[in-house]
Amino acid sequence: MPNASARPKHGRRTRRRRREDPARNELVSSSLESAQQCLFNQDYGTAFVHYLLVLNLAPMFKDFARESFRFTLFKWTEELDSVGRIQDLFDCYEQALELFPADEVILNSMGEHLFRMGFRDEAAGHFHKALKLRPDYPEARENFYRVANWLVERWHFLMLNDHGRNRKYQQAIQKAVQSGCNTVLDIGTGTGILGMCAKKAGAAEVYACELSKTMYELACEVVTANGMDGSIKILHMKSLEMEVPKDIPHKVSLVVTETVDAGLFGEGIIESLIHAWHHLLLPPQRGENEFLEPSATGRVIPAGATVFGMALESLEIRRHHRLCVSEVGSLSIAAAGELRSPVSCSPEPDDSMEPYTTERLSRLPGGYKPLTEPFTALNIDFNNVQELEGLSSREVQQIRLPVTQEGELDALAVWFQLHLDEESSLSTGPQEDTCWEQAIYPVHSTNGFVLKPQDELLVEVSCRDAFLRLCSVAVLRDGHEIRLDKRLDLKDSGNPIPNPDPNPEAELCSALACLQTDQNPTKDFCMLECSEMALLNNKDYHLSFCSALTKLFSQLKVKCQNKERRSDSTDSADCSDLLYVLDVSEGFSLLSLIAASNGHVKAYSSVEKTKQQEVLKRLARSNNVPEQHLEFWLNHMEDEQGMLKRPSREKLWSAIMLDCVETCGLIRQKLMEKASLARCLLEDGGCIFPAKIVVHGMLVESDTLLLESAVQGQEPTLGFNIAPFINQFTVPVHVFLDLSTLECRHLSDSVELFVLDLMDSTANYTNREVTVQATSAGRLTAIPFWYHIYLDEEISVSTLSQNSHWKQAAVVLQQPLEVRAGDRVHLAVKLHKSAISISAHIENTPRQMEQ
Ligand code: 44T
Repeated sequence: MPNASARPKHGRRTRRRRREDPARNELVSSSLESAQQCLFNQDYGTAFVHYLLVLNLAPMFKDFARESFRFTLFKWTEELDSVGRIQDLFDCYEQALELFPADEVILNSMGEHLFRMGFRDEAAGHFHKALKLRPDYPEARENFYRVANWLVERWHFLMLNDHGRNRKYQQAIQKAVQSGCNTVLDIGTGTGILGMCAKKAGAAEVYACELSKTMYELACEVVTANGMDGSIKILHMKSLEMEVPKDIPHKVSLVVTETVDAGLFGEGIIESLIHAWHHLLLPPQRGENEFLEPSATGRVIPAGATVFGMALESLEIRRHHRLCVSEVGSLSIAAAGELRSPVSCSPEPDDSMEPYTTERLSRLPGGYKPLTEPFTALNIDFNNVQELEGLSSREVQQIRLPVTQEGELDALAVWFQLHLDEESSLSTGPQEDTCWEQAIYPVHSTNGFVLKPQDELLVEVSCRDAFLRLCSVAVLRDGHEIRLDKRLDLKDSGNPIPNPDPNPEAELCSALACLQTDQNPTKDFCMLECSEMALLNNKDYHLSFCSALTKLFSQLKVKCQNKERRSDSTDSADCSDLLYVLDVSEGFSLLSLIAASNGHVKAYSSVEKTKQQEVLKRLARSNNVPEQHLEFWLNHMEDEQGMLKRPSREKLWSAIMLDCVETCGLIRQKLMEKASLARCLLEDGGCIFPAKIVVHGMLVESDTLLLESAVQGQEPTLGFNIAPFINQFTVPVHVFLDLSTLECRHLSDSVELFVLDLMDSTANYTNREVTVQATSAGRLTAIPFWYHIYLDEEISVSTLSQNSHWKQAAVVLQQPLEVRAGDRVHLAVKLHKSAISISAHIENTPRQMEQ
């Protein structure tokens, strides 16, 4: 072994030489001076280059210059970001990380840029690294929690906790392997569970592929931890890119997969299986191959599926997909034109449309009413490649469904049975006790159309762009066909169209109806998110804003008149001046228009999309709001920073409306920063809405929340060791909950957890200890929370209300606490930036459960 001390010490020698080099020293010190000068002059680009030079030439300045270097980097990359120089931005970060590879602040900030650009896997990697370097770094923690939801979707926990599903798959795989299918490919392996089942059943060769990088890495960890790293080959790729012999040495005899979503085909199973049959699987055991050994033929688990559908009435679905009100606040919205959610199977598909959404029908707030019996919409054999290939060219199938109950047609719901093999199947039906949701095809075009028990509903089933599409096209009533698609919309059911033998009078009606709808062409609808639709349908929300604004305006008027009357006033108060109102709601909002309709008000809206601006303009016109009283702020302003600036030099805002809670149930990021900025821009007596937010919560026992947040040990996963790996992606706060239908036991009354005063930042605190008395015994697993949003002292809206567009969130305790009735539970509630965290402990128990 060479003598280490004899080796030339390059580092030290160079450094000594550097110190001795006067020209270099001169360059370093003048560059450092220039860097500081440029920083002072806000010339961040030049400052950054000087810093790079200094720190590369003289690394001993790293500690000294770290803070200013970071500051320069962040300022310069902000500038690069704003002008779209993305490559340069990332080059700067890479140079910065070469100098400071273990700087958690730089890593976290680079992660934020990556996340914004849509590189979620890479972003997660950076947040994870930053967190490892400094586990108590709240920014990185918050960011990691944010991406964890994207990277490892919450349904992975549900599926892995579903022992019944895991067991059935295992049995089917075991049977197939034991019958001779000894080479296996698991398509979309996730954590690797089905591949491990195949290996455990004795398969000679097991391959698995996974397209998500995070899931692929997880699968590798899991397989190693279960002692199978040498025996399962995992590939980070989409199955469609796999080739024999490049990726796997030869074709396999069994493909196992659960790449199915609530609508069956949404994860691309049809395309994957067509490709697998052509390139990855041995020929099927039929025709001339009938007598071949199972090891010489190919098959798929699941073997096939049956899709079921049912028509239903549900107010909850209705209010998220179509307009149900004609007045909002003080406005008539009849002139809005057609507004609809982006979920539609419309014959003229738009890229931004999805054919279905998903719901767990058993947890639908307000329940649902079935209007037909379940019907079979489709049967598909995954072992028949011709059938798979023929699916998209299959003729549209028309199904006539007898209506069984009277009700408004709001949606078609879809679920399926997955036939694993001839004996065993899994169902995703609404009655089953499974983790599955159902696919929902909302009906847009039948405003108020009531189906009656003697009717028959005509449903079309098709398969276009590899999606299963269901569309209710018509109702057969008393031998007449009433078309439900918009182009032939009759508005009410009073004018039936005869079928099969045409009647000229009704044909005329139909033609007329077409003409009417042509005036308001269907193509010209405006698309709103489901939550925006629900907001629009929320009368209480708008009425509250309407009253709070009216109250404020009259107070300001009185104030102004008093000022005018006081001759000694130095202010020149002119009460005929317009009041200025700014609405900075995210997405579509009518609040600016509601403010402007109050008369003497000029309102600024932050609605960005042209179509949505047109709707607002149309509504302004129809509600007699002068055109110049409604302006679109973002048409003038590019950056978000500028958004809260006042409209003109001489006039301050009378009211600024902030959107403070996200639909998912969390406080919006940077809310408090926006509020303090907004406060500075208010005229004397002006308000920001809301003035205050009160966070409420309660103690609950909910197994469902536990199952959705972490894999509960090894038992549900068939004894495989998966939990510790996937549970790294557990997040402490659950979002998008519906507390009204969540299966849970209340262990306390609701309590006030926290108050956020948006009008007075000095009144705010960041930590609060709240004591809650348990009203019954149980396992405290979660603390759901929601908000009372106070527009002023008296007027408030609750995010828990029945017609709210908001969902709720909950802190889930990873270590549940056993509580007895009467126990005093101490909750330490913290607010960091806009993230709430809660830890709980029971009085007199020394244990503390940190979240
Ligand atoms: N959601 C279920 C869908 N993949 C399950 O990357 C049920 C949703 C669900 N990999 C609530 C409840 C439930 N090649 O990791 C994923 C995905 C991967 C592929 C390689 C391919 N061709 C594909 C296609 C997909 O497969 C994994 C599973 S997809 C299963 C989707 C609990 N909400």
